[in-house]
Amino acid sequence: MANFTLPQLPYAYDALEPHIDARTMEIHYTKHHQAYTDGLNKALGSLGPEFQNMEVVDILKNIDTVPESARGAVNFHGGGYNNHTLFWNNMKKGGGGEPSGELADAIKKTFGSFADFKTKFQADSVGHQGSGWGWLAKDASGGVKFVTMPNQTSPWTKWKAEKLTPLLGLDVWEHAYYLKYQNKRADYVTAWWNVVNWDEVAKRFKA
Ligand code: MN3
Repeated sequence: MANFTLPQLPYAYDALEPHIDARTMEIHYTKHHQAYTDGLNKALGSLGPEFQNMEVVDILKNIDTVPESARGAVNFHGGGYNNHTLFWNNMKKGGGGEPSGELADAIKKTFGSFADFKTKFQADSVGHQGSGWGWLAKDASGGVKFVTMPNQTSPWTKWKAEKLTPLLGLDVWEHAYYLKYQNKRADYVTAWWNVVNWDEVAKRFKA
């Protein structure tokens, strides 16, 4: 029986104030992330033993091998489980600024400049229709690209086609910002840049 548990939040609920408020963080982590965790265990519970002890990233990379009866649920809850783990670690108190080193070079190569990257990431994340995520991802060339993904579908599910590796994710579901920002998704994204943990993103790019 798959036994995924809610990964530890790397900071206190109020650590990212005023950009991400403590109440949103608490509900997002203890209710939403918990629900994806429970949903993943439940979905995997209906499958054979070969799926019970796999790492979630391996399951997502091989989503096409999950039996059709459970694929939609595993895609949704497994994506939600992994996306949120990455998201918490993508942020830190006193974050923001710009990356340096190889990651900065890769961003410049794809987008022209860090400012141009930020403009595209923000515009396309804000413009994403409905629930989903904006991602900076590493691709097969070893460079970076921007993608949006619907609902909780993980960039890892594009592994076989494009070798996509998620680096920096932004949750644009309303549950991520509505208590503080209501309908103003753009204000949430503008504030979010102040808590981005670029050291963590650079580490993932190098891995
Ligand atoms: Mn969320």
